[in-house]
Amino acid sequence: MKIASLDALQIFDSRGNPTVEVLVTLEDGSAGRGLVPSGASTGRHEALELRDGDPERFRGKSVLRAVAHARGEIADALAGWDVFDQAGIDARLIELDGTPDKSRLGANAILGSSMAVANAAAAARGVPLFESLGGGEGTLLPLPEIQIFGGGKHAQGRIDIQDFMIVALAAQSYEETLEVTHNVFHAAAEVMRGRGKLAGVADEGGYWPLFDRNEEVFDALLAAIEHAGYTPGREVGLSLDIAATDLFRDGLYTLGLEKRRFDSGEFAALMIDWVGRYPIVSIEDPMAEDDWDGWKAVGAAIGDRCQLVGDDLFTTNLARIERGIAEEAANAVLIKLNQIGTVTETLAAIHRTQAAGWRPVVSARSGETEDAFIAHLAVATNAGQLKVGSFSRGERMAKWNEVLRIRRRLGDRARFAGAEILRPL
Ligand code: 2PG
Ligand code: MG
Repeated sequence: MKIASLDALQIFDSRGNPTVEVLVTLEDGSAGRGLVPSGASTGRHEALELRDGDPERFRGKSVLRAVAHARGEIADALAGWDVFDQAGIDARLIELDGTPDKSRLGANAILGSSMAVANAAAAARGVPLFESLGGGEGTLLPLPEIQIFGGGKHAQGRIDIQDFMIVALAAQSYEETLEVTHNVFHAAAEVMRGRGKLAGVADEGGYWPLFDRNEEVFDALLAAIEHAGYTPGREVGLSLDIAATDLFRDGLYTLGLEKRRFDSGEFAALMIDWVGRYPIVSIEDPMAEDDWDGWKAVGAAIGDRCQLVGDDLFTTNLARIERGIAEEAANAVLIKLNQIGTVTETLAAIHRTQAAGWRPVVSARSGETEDAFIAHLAVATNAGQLKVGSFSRGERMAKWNEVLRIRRRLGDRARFAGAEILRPL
């Protein structure tokens, strides 16, 4: 089925910032959209999100050049192309851009087009995206990592650590993970209210962190889990995204809240200490994006009992994932479409991660849209884990809800591995 036309426009993400939407229409009239998310704690090795930088327009954040690139060069290049040839189309987009970080046309223009092609292909096949993307092989529902408190760049640095999340370890089904999360999320509000610390939510819907020390958050989180009637560590585990790249400057890690500085070895020791003291089942970015030695130190100490997820470390980039596998620097990879910029490269990153016996964790960005592409991506690839921020705000719930619809569609074919998915292969 051939692509008839491609259109694009500037829309807005969950922070109210401009982003790109692409619409691909096929010769039979079916169509698909691609809505591009946007990060705040971005890694240095990510593909480039093209913004206009004109202070007169949207504080420099408009994406009108990226939109123009999609409507112009990309539309011309893809007209008449077979929509089922996702790999060929994505290779053409990379070639057309011609830069290693997609900075000429903009990774936002390219990704929006790539996602729209995937959605249009699903529409032409008359099946949901996960079936079209996974060729019918995707049946594993993800174990969610859901944020309760949001910090770091998502809360103006109010606390240093970015994501304090929970994992429903004892849940027997995807639906049950959401029930556990609902209970803990609302229990956390009661705990915060009781302590006079309830003050709205951060960028990804987790509670705004009115804490004086990072470790105080662990205490509140464990209190919330118990208040909801669960046993920490047995029924509900903790998962952290330290986003340590944002804490690293001039060779040192800084916890500003406590005015403490650490060299790489000391910060690695702190991470190892936390895993010993709290029921932490997963840590993302415990060390900065280029501190490979720090990563290896953490991996050697706790890699056998804790999931270690590289986000800024890998930026969904195959070359960096290869290095990580060769150096045994982590044991899981965070997967974000817009870090690399095409659907095909994202699929390749997931497949390489799985082939190494590592775990892919499909993830949203802190600036999201109402689009639920990543819910389909997680199931299509049997990735096994999904991270979308908290259990509030429409752009987050759109993804959790979409997995419920996928589950309904799969019926008896749906599989759920529970906490088993966290075990090293
Ligand atoms: C991350 C994401 C989502 P951002 O660091 O994993 O929590 O944040 O999109 O700002 O990079
Ligand atoms: Mg992260």
